[in-house]
Amino acid sequence: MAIQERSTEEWQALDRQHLHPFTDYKDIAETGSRIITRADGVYLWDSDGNRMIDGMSGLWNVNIGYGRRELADAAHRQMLELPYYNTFFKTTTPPAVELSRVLKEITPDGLDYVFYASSGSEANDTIVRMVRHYWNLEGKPDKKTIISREYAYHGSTLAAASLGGMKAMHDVADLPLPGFAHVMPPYWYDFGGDLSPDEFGLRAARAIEAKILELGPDKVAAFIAEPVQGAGGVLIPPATYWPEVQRICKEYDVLLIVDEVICGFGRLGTWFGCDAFAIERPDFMTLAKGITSGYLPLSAVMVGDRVADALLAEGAEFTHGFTYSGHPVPCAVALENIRILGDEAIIDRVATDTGPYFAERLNALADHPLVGEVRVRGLIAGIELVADKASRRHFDDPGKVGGMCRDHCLAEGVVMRAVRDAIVSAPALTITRSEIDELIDGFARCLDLTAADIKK
Ligand code: PXG
Repeated sequence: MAIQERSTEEWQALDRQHLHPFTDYKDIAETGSRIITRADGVYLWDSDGNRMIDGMSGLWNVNIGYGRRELADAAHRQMLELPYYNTFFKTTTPPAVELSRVLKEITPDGLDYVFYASSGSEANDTIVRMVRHYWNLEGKPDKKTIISREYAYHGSTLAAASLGGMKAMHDVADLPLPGFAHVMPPYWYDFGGDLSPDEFGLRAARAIEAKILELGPDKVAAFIAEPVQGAGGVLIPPATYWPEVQRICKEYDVLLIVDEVICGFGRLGTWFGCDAFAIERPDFMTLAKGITSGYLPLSAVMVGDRVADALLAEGAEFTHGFTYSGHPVPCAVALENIRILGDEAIIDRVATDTGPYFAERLNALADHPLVGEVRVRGLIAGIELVADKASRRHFDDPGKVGGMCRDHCLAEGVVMRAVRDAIVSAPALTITRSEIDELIDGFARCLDLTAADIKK
């Protein structure tokens, strides 16, 4: 059955019963939803026929762009061959087997095992359970607290939102749960004061050490972080941060969890954020989003040898899993997506061509009166809008100016996200130079419109 064509008004009226994620229900009841009907490459079309350039590749996930027939064909073939079977109780399917082999090959050394789920949140929940189980197996049942960072986003389930460091998310559900702690993120612009970025990188890493010592090293199970914090506002750590974090985790025997949900599959111009920041032998890696370029839901937990060895030696069931763990259709799509990323040298192009060009175009906006800082690496960027550039002072009503700028962008057909007063962008890795021009030219016009609004 084809989905019925309707007018925008009809769709909006029918959509009223849908409680959308991260949405103000009073607001959407007044404005109605935006309805996206089709997409191709880096472009989206809405139900009124307007074309938009997608500066966010969906939700940081459509890495190879929209409209790739090969992924549709891979899903179609797999659905006809075997639309579903599970991986519980010592069973598997060929796509799940193949994908495990490929993931082991492309991820950093020492991550040889994989557990599948369908979302980043489920993957991070799985890690929380595995970490707790691991320390129980090691005979250290008190070593349970996981340290994360303020502004972190690791998902929306109870455990993933507890890992996260977003106050608004904690407030709606009495979180975090016990056993989660948070430290300062490596956000030089806000927290760096008079320190140089490199000095501040060490300071931010040592906040983790201070928290470990405060809680007691025998109580701290793991530290979780994204290589570059995405939904937190594209916070790119100074070069000194990750080496010091790794030193600290080793010194206090704290497991290292690297959440690669946004950074993974080429975003930074390397296959993984670990490759970009020389993060060696993490104990866990969270993968989702770009693993299928968003064409179907899939996530994976890469498990390091240390934890895997303990699980393998145990001789009892790990009582955890999802109906769709290792679903054959998304696994087949992931294999095709990873093949395309490699065969078309898409990630190399981000590293050597489109990434540097994106940075050049954005850095040219640093002189704009509203722009306090441009943060960019590969094809991910955060542009901090501020009240006063010299003193790095934010606007009084956080989020308002960012929201105004984002709304101008949407009206101009440029899809961007606002995080507090930073505008963030993460286009498809297949974006061309001329599409980058279109994106940044549109964004620059919206910066001017926002500056004019503020002066009114
Ligand atoms: N980890 C990270 C680093 C993420 O960015 C998740 C885990 C959770 O993944 P799932 O698949 O459960 O959503 C994410 C998701 C936004 C936005 O607007 C960001 C995410 C999801 C939805 C919206 O920035 N990140």
